[in-house]
Amino acid sequence: MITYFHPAELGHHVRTRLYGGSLIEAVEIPDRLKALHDAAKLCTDEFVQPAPADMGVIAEVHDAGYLDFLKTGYAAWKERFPDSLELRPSLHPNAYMRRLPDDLLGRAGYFIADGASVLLEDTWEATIASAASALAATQKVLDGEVAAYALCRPPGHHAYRDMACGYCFLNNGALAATLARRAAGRVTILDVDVHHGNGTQTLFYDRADVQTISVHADPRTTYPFYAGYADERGEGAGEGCNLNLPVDVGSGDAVYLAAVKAGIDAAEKFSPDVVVLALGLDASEADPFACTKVTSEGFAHMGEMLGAMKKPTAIIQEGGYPSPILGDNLIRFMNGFRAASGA
Ligand code: Q9C
Ligand code: ZN
Repeated sequence: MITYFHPAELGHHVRTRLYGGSLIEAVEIPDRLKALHDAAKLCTDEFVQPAPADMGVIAEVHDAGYLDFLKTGYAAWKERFPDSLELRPSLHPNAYMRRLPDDLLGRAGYFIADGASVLLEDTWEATIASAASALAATQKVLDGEVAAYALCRPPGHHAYRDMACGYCFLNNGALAATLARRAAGRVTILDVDVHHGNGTQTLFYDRADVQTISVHADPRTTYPFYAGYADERGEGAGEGCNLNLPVDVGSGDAVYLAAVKAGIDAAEKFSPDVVVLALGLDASEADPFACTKVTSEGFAHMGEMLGAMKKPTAIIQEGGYPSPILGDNLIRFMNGFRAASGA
C-alpha cells in the first residue's frame, strides 16, 4: 500500500486550545503527524509525495468566497493586527444572523465555526497539501489499486462547504468522494473518527449517489453536539442515505465495533463502487479526548472488518491525537486491513 504525504502538512502549528475556559496545550499539532508518519513507515510499502491538488475538485466542494478567505485571510488579518500570530474570530453568526459582511472580522466569524479552527501564516499551504494527499490516494484507487492511504493533516471531516470547523478547513473525504464520482457510480464515505463527520454529512445530505455513514461518540455529550443524532437520515433524494451510529461515551471495543459492523452492513447494502474511509484514531482508550475506550486490539479488528469488505478503498486520515499508542493503533489497523483485503 502507498502512503501519500506532503511535508507542508507539518506546518500549521497552533500552540493552544480553548478547554473549560482556559487555553491549554494544543493536540492537533505537527507531532501527531510525525507519530503517524513513523508508524506508516512500518505498515505501508512506500511514501509518495502527491501532485498539487486539482483546484477544480476543490471548487466543486467548497464555496469560492470561503476558499479566497482561507488563502488570503491571514495576510489581511496580519496587516490589521500586526502583533497577532493567529487569526481567531470572537463573534460567529448564529441562526438569527446569516449575512456575509465585507469586513474581515465579519468574514472570519462567518467562515470559521469554532475556536478549534485557527488560521496561521502557513495554514493554507498545509491544508492544500493535505487535500492533495487525499486526492492522490483516491486517484490511485480509481486507477485500480485495492487501497491507498492519505496521511492527511489538517483533518477534514468537520469542514463544511463554507466553514472551517473542528481543526478542519477542506473536507478531504468529500474531495475524495467527489473525485471518485467522476469514475464511479456510487460512493460510500464511512467515518470511524470518534467525532461525528458533520461537515461530510451536510455536504451530501440531499444526494443519493454518495452514502455517508458515521460512527462516533454520542453528540449529546460530545463535540460537535449540534449534529450526529440517529434521526438525521438525509433529505430529498438523499433520504435514507445518511446513517449516524452514535455510541455512549465510555464505550469499549464491543460497542464501538458493533457500530462499525452496522455501518459496514449498511454500506454493503448500498453496494458502492468505491469506499472513502475517514480513519480517525481518536476512539482510542489513550486519546487525550477520552471519549471512548477502543484498544489497539480493537483497531486491529476494525481494520480486518473494513478490509473484509474488499471494496476499492481510499483511506483518509482524520483525527487521532498524541498518546504513547497513537502510532501503534495505526499499525494494528493497517495490518488488519491489509490481511483481510490483500492490499
Ligand atoms: N472544548 C477531529 O478529531 N474540540 N476534530 C473543541 C472545545 C474540537 C476534533 C472542544 C474537537 C475536534 C478531526
Ligand atoms: Zn475526531
